[in-house]
Amino acid sequence: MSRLLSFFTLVTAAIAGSVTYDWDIGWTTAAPDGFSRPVIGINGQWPIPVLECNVGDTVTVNMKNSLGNQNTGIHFHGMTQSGTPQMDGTSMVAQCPVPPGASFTQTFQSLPAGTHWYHSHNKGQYPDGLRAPMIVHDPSYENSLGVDKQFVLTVSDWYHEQTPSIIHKMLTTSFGPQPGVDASLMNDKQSDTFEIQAGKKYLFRIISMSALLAHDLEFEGHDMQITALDGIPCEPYTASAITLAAGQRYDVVITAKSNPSKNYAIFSKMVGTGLSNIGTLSYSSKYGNAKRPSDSPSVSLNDLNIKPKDAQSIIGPVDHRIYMEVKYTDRSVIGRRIGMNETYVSQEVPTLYTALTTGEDAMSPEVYGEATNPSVIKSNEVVEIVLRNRDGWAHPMHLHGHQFQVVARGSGDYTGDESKLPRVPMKRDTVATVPNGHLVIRFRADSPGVWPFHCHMEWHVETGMIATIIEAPDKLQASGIKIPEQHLDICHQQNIKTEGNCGGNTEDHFDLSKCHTKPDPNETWGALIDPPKDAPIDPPKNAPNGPSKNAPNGPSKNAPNGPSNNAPNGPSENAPNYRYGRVGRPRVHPSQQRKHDR
Ligand SMILES: *[C@@H]1O[C@H](CO)[C@@H](O)[C@H](O)[C@H]1NC(C)=O
Ligand SMILES: *[C@@H]1O[C@H](CO)[C@@H](O)[C@H](O)[C@H]1NC(C)=O
Ligand SMILES: [Cu+2]
Repeated sequence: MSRLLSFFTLVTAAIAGSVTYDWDIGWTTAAPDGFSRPVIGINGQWPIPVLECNVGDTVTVNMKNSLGNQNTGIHFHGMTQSGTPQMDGTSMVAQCPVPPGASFTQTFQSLPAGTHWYHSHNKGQYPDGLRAPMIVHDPSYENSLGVDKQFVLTVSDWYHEQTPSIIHKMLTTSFGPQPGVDASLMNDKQSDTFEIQAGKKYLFRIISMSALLAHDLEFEGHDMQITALDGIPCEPYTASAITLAAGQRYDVVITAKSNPSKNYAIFSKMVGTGLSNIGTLSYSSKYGNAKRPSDSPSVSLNDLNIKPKDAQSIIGPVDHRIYMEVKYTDRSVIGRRIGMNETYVSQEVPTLYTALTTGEDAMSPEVYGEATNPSVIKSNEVVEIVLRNRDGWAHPMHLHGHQFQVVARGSGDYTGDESKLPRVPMKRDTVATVPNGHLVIRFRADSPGVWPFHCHMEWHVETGMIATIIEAPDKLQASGIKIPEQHLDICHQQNIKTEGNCGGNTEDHFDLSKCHTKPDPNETWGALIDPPKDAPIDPPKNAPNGPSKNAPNGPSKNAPNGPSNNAPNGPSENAPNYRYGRVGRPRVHPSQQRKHDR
């Protein structure tokens, strides 16, 4: 049975309440595509629970790390964490990694409403299963849609090999910037059935929890009316198919046919691979499971054309412009091929703690370490990020702490011609770039904190595709926010400093000698606490703690072969092209070419 949101019927008034979740994070086993492997579960279960609450609720998540062999940490993707940047869950940015055996509590307000998700934000960990929907209900939005019921529909790529071992290969060999994928999932299964009734309307909250690959998705024979992007309500926009890049969400309303004579397919096709899932839009069990439609989803949608419901005008003039580049960085560091400006390297002190403990010097980007790609922005500035993608992939870029306006996207360099910018720009929190092109976003610095801006392809996060926006550290210090003792304790347990500049220097904030400028060649095993000294890693002693025995050695056989034959002709110029390998392949060294082009 599909994930029907039961909470919906309980929602009556927008009285802020509170919800508490107690999560024991530990290993379990699952076989969502028939292949049994260790996965990270919660309270012994996988898939892990949908986090559901009302808008404005106080959410408390008490977690215990029972993984034994890995540290962890949870980010609530979509929550702006205004006033609570210390609860953002990003390892070595907002907190220390949570070590095995430790407990950790995050408390924050569930704002804004919408279709969101939560996932590990620690060392590339979420593809091992630590990711799930987070639905923040807003009765006024939901009532306005006139829907009968609402469903959650997730899509994801899936790997048989465990994350630490994939990351190790990426960072130490000529493996390439992404692993081969083994399966595509729909609601963490191969297929799912959604029971509907003739003539009624349904809200589907669609979420990509992918680590890399995008999905094209359609409801056979039914148009979708898009009503929100990444949780942000929009003017209803009709589409026959959508593309979801890693981290993106679409709310769509489906109107059931009045006289159905069969069940219809929900066709989700993982872009660039031959892998797909067929779900069933079920009018009656007598019609059985839907069959695969003869045509593939053909996506002509350009999300830039979708207007936010609040009709917010473009903000400006720009007070602070930040330039960044997606490029192949520091080729002397093997494996760190794709990055943002300089390949990101975490520091001796979580960056938020540096912002809180370096006094006036916190306004200088130097104190955070150049390898964090820091930008310090001042309170209330209108900030514009101009991102130049010098790579042939459509990278989905996510900014923490804000819902931003996307003011320009296209091929080549940004001209800066503001007369061409839309009067009311599209808004979301995760937006795909175009290959070899530019992406320009704007937001107002109204939320002091330390906010990563990164590619949401988890493998690219681990190769360093992260920048750090340090927003109004002066206001942050003045706000008197307190880092909970428990958060500081887990740092001290692991000998991680909680004060001073990037090198932990509390006397001379401009002495950068202890800051990290190059990736640590010994840190290549993701979240594993006690990484093996030599590859290949040993089979787990008491499974399922370690990587699975029968993990594939290299990229799997059914890894993407490049664009599929029946891929659509390609979106319009300023829409992202997710068909990787189609426009400008990642530049790899000739010696790796064959491996990469398989
Ligand atoms: C990134 O690199 C560009 C081009 O070299 C430079 O102009 C920009 O200031 C850099 N941005 C950051 C945040 O380091
Ligand atoms: C990496 O590990 C080796 C062996 O344990 C050690 O000698 C070396 O100093 C480490 N390198 C770094 C950068 O920590
Ligand atoms: Cu990327």
